[in-house]
Amino acid sequence: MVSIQDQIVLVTGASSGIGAACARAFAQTGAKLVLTARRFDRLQQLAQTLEQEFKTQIYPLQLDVCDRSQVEGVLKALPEPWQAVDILINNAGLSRGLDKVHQGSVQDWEEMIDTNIKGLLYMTRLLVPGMVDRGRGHIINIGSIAGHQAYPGGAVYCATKAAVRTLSAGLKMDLLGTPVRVSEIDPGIVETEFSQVRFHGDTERAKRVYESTTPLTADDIAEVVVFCTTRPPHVNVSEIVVLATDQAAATMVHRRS
Ligand code: NDP
Ligand code: 8X3
Repeated sequence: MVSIQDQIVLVTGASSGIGAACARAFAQTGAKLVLTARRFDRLQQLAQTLEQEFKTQIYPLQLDVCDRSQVEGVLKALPEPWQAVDILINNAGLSRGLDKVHQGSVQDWEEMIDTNIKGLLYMTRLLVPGMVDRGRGHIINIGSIAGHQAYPGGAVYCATKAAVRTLSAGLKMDLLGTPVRVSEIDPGIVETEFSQVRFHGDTERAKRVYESTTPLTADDIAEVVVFCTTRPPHVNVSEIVVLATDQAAATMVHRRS
């Protein structure tokens, strides 16, 4: 395991779920963290907790990855000690609805496409040139099992995650010959706020997604993310699919009772 102490790790979507778990896991490595999301109060609270617990430096940053001019402005205005981001965790993402394509909400589609594809691209476009110039860097894209297999009602979400797969593979090709690494982690069901967001705040429907089964936890995924970033520089973990033992495919989940 290679130390990433004092490296700068930027996590998008750090206010909840997998992003927040990554923040905690990286704080334990001694890395310095830039934590971004739209809900700034949550970021501030998490930053305070982690700073106290792990004595690490954290810079919380309010950022909507869909807003290109905001992303450009905020990243260019990062204070000098925080500018040289070594590790970018493109985690911010969401699903909206579980409707058939011919009945779906265009607004839901746009939100998924703007966040999961365009947001990831904006962050990548702004931060990767510095990594190339400095001769070190690592981009971790959080994809999904949904990028490997479509499922009913999930076509647009699945298409955004298939796009993440293609973008990860293409980015790796574009960076070939540089020391900058690209990894994609593709989880199956992880219990986070994901389903609450998908069902527009319908908590009861969200709970049923995880009922009578044992899903992954956000910490399970964060552990894999840290694993990828702590390999020796000649090792690029390109892609990892992580499923719960109770899941065999996107739509095959074992439920007791
Ligand atoms: P959560 O809903 O718990 O977290 C999503 C995070 O993304 C939040 O921190 C949210 O922050 C942030 N986010 C959403 N939209 C934006 C935006 N426009 N700008 C900035 N941040 C944004 O879900 P998960 O932790 O589960 O999801 C994280 C990633 O994991 C997503 O890419 C998701 O697709 C992927 N994934 C999740 C799986 C699961 O089963 N949970 C399985 C496979 C992949 P805020 O609202 O404060 O901006
Ligand atoms: C989230 C996992 O399969 O519920 O990406 O869409 S799934």
